[in-house]
Amino acid sequence: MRPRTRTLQATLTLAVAGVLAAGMTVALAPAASAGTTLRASAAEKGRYFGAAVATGKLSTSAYTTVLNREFNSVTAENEMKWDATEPSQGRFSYTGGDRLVSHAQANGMGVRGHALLWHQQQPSWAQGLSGSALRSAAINHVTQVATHYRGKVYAWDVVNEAFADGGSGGRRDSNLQRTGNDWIEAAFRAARAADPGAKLCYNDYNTDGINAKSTGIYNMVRDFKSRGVPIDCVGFQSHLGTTLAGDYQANLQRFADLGVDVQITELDVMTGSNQANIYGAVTRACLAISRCTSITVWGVRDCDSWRGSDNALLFDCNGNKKAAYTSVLNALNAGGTSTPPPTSTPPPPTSTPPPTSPPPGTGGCSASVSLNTWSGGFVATVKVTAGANGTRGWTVSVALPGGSAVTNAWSATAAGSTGTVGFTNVDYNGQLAAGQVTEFGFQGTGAAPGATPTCTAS
Ligand code: G2I
Repeated sequence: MRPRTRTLQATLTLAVAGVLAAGMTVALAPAASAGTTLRASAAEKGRYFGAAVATGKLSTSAYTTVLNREFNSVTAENEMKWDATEPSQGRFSYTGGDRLVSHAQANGMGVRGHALLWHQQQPSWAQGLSGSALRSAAINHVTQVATHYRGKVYAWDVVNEAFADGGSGGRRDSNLQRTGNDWIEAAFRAARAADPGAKLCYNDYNTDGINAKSTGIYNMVRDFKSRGVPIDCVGFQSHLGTTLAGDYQANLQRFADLGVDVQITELDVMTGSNQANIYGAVTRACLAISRCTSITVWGVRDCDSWRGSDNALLFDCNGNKKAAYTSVLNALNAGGTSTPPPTSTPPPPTSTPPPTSPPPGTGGCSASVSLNTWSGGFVATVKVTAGANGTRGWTVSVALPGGSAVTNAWSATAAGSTGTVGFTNVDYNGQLAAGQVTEFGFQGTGAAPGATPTCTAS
């Protein structure tokens, strides 16, 4: 089955350093079979080598034999998507995803979460929503699903495929995009609040070289990093044709240079005389970039692939290794950076050493708010600036108009939801040095607050 066709663009690379959330069981240490399986060879290089899995196939031994032997990471091909996890509004279903997590934990594999928000595979009830109702539902979905899988996934595709194809470099039109251009950052903030340990990724296709689409995404990531929006990684799907862009690696590198990890998330390559070469080149490109932390292929055997007769994967339908497999394994064994993966997730971006001499509070703090509003709702981003003595903690009070209510907050805890609402720092952003700035946000229904908020330091 081939759900849709795409303009496949040549590309290369992949692999991600295993950034492991605390408590996760993942076999990244070299195993006895080091050098003879994808998972052992990738682990020696501090990377995950993963596959997309259809959980229905986990009871097929010919499938799981290959999966368990060769891969140390799994992605749910469909089971963690919105239509699967929230089939009716507010009723969550985690059966398929939980089954995959159990399988991964039992077999020393990490889990990549895919995907919290996407314009496809939305449940029909969400397709029928718009405006603030859709925005609230989407943020709630992110919060609920990321909370359910907290500590069980090492990375999330928070937002999938939000940029347009073609030369515009802009966003794709969708019901989510029509809730306001800030929907992506609102989703990342909600995901961070729900699972501070997971790497939060933006994921897309046709980004396999330096082109208008990848540059649009690059500009978004750069903007997010400059404003403290919590993004940690970019996924390059890498559904490839018969050639690979010459600047595949250079494109990955420019993202890594922004301070995010890069991951090859859905690799598959058109069959033909160049298939093995392209697989090898993608693998080498990833290994050449220390922030390229994982490579995931989109299925195990050719017959498991959404690309059907393209025979785009590493194993034939009987589970035999193809030339492409050997090319990848050789590339993994040949080299690249061997930096050991971090053993724990770095602290959130706003976390900094505490001020050396607090005398807390006396220097105060100030707050300013920027708003994105629409009919019936708003998102507020609040900037908190520490005064002369720094802060050990802070509370920002915001006066809401009558009839307005806070529905969700990130990077702060809200006391109440109507009238004057106090937002207090969370663990990692209360301690600010003199002049240091942090941001939090909240979403609400009704009219947006008008007055400048007040800030109190402790
Ligand atoms: O389209 C290839 C991939 C592109 N990037 C995002 C990925 O999430 C996407 O994966 C594919 C799955 O491999 C397919 O298995 O996403 C498709 C949906 O857009 C998946 O296809 C769907 C069929 O369209 C449904 O009819 C079917 O019910 O799979 C569903 C479950 O089998």
